[in-house]
Amino acid sequence: MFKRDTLLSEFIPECKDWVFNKQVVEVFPDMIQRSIPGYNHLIFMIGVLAKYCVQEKSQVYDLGCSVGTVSIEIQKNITVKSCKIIAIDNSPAMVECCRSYIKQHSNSDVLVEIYENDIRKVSIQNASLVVLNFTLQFLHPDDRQELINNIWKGLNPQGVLVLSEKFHYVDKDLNTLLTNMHDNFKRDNGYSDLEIHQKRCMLEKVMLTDTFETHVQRIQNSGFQNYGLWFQHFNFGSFIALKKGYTSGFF
Ligand code: GEK
Repeated sequence: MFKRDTLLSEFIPECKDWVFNKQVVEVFPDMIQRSIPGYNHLIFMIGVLAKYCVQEKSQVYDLGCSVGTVSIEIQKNITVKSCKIIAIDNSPAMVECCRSYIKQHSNSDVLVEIYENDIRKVSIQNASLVVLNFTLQFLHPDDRQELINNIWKGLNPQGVLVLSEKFHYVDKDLNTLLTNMHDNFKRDNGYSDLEIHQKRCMLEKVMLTDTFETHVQRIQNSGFQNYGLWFQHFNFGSFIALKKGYTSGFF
């Protein structure tokens, strides 16, 4: 179903903005695993978390679901009854692929509803778990706080947000070191310097990363009471945020 990512292996004379089109979808799982350090481990961690935090009769949101990897892992791990996963992406090609990929890999009764929509327009309701796995960075920075506020409002008490992102650092030396380590990770995974350079150029205007501090401020502003980094590999990391406290025995 999917191919190896060689999309940028030839020289492209004009650097265009990155889009999640059909060509990207065809190589997406290979691309994301070879580009995001710790991606597979994070998917596994989200599954483990889902086992503990998804509440009976609640909804789980996978925002920016791409081909549905997060939803499939969550679906596999849910043990409670009458809950539903809502997977949303605004790329028509991603959504089409997600529908067939989830159908192929679905191995439980937990319903997964897949919608083509902009996550800024979605109303979050009765949620016990919301996952933004490397999606927020593709939204305009001015829209990010409102989305996190909406997620907070739509989460049930004891609800959990997972927010994974690429970070940048104000300290130039640290930023360069971690960027170089990430480039090296990509080289080790078979990407050439040309592919790395062309991808960076295409993402420059569409993927605007925040600092760790900006994320913390945004999470605090929205009202989450307990939060922290639960994963980091080079300049990629993931926050876990609890709407209101931790109930022993629940997790
Ligand atoms: C994974 N979470 O495999 N509304 C909806 N979707 C959007 C929007 C938006 N406004 N902006 C971007 N997207 C996935 C990986 S990829 C990360 C997420 C990456 C979607 C976009 O179409 C793409 O599918 C996804 O967000 C980002 O864990 O490619 O680095």
